[in-house]
Amino acid sequence: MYYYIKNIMTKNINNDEKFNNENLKKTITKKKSFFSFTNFFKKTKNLILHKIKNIFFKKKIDSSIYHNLKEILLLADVGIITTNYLIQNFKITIQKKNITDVAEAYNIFKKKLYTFLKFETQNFIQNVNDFKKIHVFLFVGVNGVGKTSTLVKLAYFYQKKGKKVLLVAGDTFRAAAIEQLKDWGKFYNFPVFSKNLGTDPSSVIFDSLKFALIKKFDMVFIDTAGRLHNKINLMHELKKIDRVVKKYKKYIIQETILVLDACIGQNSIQQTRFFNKTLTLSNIIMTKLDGTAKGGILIAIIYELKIPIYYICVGEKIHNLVEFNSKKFIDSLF
Ligand SMILES: Nc1nc2c(ncn2[C@@H]2O[C@H](COP(=O)(O)OP(=O)(O)O)[C@@H](O)[C@H]2O)c(=O)[nH]1
Ligand SMILES: [Mg+2]
Repeated sequence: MYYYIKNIMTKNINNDEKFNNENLKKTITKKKSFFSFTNFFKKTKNLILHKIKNIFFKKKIDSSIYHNLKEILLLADVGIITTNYLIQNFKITIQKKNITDVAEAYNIFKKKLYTFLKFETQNFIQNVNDFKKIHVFLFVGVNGVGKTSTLVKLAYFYQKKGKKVLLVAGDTFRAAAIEQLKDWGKFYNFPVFSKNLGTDPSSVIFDSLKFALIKKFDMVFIDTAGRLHNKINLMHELKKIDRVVKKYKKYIIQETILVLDACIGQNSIQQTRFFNKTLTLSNIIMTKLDGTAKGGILIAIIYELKIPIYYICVGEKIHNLVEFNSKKFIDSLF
């Protein structure tokens, strides 16, 4: 059994290496195409796979397996609530079915994760195909998480699909924020709706939506200023922005997207709760998964908060935006 699992694991690693090389070749030759969902969780995977290997290298299942699994999940930032529930559930199944075979246990564990994460993306793309209404994406989140760059990536993605997109400079606090969006607009050929620095963001957004309706845009991507979730006045401003967007509800489909930085790990749960209290979040985009081994936080967010992960960002390049899929996510980790 030891050699059987070892073989499987080695085979996986070799395949992954081969895959990465092939993927790299594709990236170099087809620079402008989007990545498919692949092995983007290298750091998280390295952490999890290596340790899981040791756990399931045992000949027989004993109680240490639960303890060790728990340790790994916590290290990968799955969080105590989700981890405890997951381990408990796994343990009950193993004991009920009297499983002694480690390979079987491994599969059961993986299947448990699939089931846990079944709650996934609402069918977003279906919405996007509703041509009668304008799709409005309101991007919110704290400073520096990647709101503006992600918004540009997503707008680029849909522009390539033939949609007529408009960017809105709703971050009127910083001159650099308006300029940043205008620069992106010039670079990728997006129209950018903006007003002067210091203008009330709600008024910019109200006028931009009127403009989008008149000019028959398909999609509007609204950038907002970064704000700490515990700053009450800033959260009130966000509420006002949301009310303004909702004035157009007859003509638009609104998606309120919270952008989270994967590097902050468990803090993102708290952050999400605060934002979700102020607004009703439709989706989450998690950025910077290329730079962290805390990818397990995605499991906690989906399980604890039941808010779907829409896309993940895995780098600074325009095509480093990948549609999230929980099954592929689990498969890429184990
Ligand atoms: N490595 C990495 N950097 C990212 C990712 N997403 C955004 N960034 C970088 O994070 C920084 C802040 O991004 P920005 O969009 O300006 O954040 P905002 O303040 O929320 O609008 C920029 O340097 C981005 O290039 C990502 O997925 N991976
Ligand atoms: Mg910004």
